[in-house]
Amino acid sequence: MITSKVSDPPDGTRLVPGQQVTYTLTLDNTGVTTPSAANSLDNTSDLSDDMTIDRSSLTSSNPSVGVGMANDGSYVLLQGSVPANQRVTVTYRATVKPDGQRGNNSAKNCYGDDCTTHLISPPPPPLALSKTADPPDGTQLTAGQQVTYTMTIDNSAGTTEAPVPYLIDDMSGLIDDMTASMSTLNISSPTVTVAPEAGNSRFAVTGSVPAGERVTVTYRATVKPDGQRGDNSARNCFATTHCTTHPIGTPTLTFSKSSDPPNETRLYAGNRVTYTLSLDNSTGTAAAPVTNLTDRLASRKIIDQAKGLLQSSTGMTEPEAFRWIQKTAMDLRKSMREVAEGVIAHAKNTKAVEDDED
Ligand SMILES: [Ca+2]
Ligand SMILES: [Ca+2]
Repeated sequence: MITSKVSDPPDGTRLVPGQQVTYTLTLDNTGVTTPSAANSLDNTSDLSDDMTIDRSSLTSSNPSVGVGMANDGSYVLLQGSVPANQRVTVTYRATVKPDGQRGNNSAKNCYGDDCTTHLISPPPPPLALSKTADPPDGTQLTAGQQVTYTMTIDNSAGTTEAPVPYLIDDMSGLIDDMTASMSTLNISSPTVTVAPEAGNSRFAVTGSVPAGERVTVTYRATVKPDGQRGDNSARNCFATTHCTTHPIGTPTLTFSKSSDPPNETRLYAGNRVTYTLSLDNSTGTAAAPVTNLTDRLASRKIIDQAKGLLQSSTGMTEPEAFRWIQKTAMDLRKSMREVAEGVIAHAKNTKAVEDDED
């Protein structure tokens, strides 16, 4: 009699928790004229630590061969005989036990010398991916501004070293608007490598992350000057779904002052004048910083004072006085405020001399 054993999935296949395997023992008594004893053991002691054998699935194709199983699942017992010129099969199913309930993660099953071994893979370590930007995703940028991108490949929850599965950082929506500087590239671990691809429009991240560790890849990019950008949307995607998008705009802040009643209206004692300062960024496509407003207001006040002095001392009109300050500033390569301060200082000195003469 010839005996053999097969499994489905076959010997050597890696199993995962919950997976089922069907074992088939074949007892071949063909080409003979006498029955043959089938009394034998299928050793499942190194199987039952990792898998649960389904007792109800244990069957024999011929009642001449009876089957049973040890209470602890350590063997399957065959008893009886195989009739002349017949083949009898014995089958049963087993299911991989859940994580934390298995033995050596090697399900070995031997019928005589005929063994099958299925290794059970531990669950793949959860490699967590993320991408951040500084300033954060969605922040509006302006020409010349820098963004630092950080990609994190996190295996801090893993118990084994995890391979990095060829991750792409796609800069194709970024490089039309920003210049990415690969000289600023920094990788926190030598186990991870980064290689530019597709004309530097993306790069591939490969390697592995040790158990319990977290690897970061960072680089900086700078917004291109106004007029040299693409769609003014700097989009950057890591591993397809981890994206940041920074809109890019141009502030066009204009500063103006008006009064009610308007400039040059003759005022009388008791008249009330309302001044309105306007900061106009209505044509701008980015927020305009107003950090030097106090300075600008102070400058404005000084220039107004100088204009008044020029008007009274020279008989210039207000626009003439303004243009004189503007032109003098350009000629002397000074700011209008500096020229205005000069006018005021000169007027004070003149007055002081006059006062002394009195
Ligand atoms: Ca085992
Ligand atoms: Ca873009």
